[in-house]
Amino acid sequence: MASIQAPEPTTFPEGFLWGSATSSYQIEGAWNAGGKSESIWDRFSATPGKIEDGTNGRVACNHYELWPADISLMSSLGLQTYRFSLSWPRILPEGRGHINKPGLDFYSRLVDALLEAGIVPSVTLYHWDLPQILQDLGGWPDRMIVAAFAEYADAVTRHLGDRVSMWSTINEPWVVAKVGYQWGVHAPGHTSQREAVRAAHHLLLAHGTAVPIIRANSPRADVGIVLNLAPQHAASTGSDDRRAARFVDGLNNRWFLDPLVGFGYPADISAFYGNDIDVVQPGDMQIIATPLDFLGVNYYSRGVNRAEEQSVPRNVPQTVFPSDETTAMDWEVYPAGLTETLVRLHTHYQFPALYVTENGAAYDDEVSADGRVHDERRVSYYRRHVQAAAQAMALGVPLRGYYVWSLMDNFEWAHGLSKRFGLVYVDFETQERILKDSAIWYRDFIAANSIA
Ligand code: IFM
Repeated sequence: MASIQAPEPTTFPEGFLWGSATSSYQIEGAWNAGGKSESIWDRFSATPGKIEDGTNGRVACNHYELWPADISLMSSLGLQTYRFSLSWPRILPEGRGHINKPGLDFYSRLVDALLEAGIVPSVTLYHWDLPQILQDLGGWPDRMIVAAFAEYADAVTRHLGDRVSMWSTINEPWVVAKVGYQWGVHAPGHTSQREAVRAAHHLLLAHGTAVPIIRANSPRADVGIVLNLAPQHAASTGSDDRRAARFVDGLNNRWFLDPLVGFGYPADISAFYGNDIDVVQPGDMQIIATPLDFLGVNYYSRGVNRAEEQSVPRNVPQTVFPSDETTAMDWEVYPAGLTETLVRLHTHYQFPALYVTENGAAYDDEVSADGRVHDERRVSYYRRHVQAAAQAMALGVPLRGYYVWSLMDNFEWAHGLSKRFGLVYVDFETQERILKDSAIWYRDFIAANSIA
């Protein structure tokens, strides 16, 4: 009888960075403390009916006060890097002009404490909490936002650029544009394709405009952008389904990837957007294609597309999930899609370096009688995705690090506090933090730098 061989352990290169990620509105709370002004998420989550469970981010994880304890948690897990975002309205309460020193000081202390703990800060400038005052002036669909973002990027990197070695400009421009300005599900809750197309263009233009500013203020740092990417598969081998998959790939993936590397906007999707793409001005595409040091990839699942289920008004084929393994978000667990995405980015787009800037799963976690959170499905999710990342590296992909989404349970946007993505369980009443089993697994895995 043939013996069953144990799989070879997969070991990651020395210097590969393991971390976790969060964002300002999702964890900080302190929505009106220290001179911070209202953000579009403060306004949106205070609007009845917008957040599924009626919660908001006013307190969230109260990280604004509990950050020293949160850094201790990271240290106890052996995290080597921490990805977080800055709140624009905390730093520039009027959107532009006056810099709010207490806001900047908060992040300055955070960066110093992370460095002190030996944790590399990876800072995202924009993770969705636009100052409401800038939305009142037109928000991302208005070209004025590009200069405003440049000013914000300059203010921040002048102050933190000596200590931060990894900057991302924008998190998930597709979500900002589509979900916020076309589907109305995220702040500011608008439902206009034209606004979404304009917002997407200005997000990319703001990114490209900010890159040289960041480099000038933070010359030793790497600069990139973070995209949410999901392979789009066809539900069958039929040509209609394959066309549908290609179309959604264009809307969600190619629309952002192609211009970043100088290919311009994809012709098929430009034709679909028609006059809505009249926002592009001479010189814009060169700015957007400013070379990057890295691309950040947020990977959660794939899309499976069926042509006959085109849904109006989203103009996207319906996604069907063929697998019965889904997370609490109803997203299919599909680790092979991570390998596929990373390999595609390397072979077709050739970014100099890649990071998985988010990967994770929400489950309905509960504290057991023994006081612990036994989230074995999350452990399994992570194991398989880390393995998928290793596979991509074996195929030559220059992957340099991986961030779990998220360090701790937090405010999951339109779902409120109801979806738990954390390695750390948060009791939102008491602010008690409990390491889940997945946190213990991640700690041991990082220490070994290898999957046995
Ligand atoms: O919580 C979000 C995060 O803010 C952006 N990427 C996806 C996560 C899970 O939905």
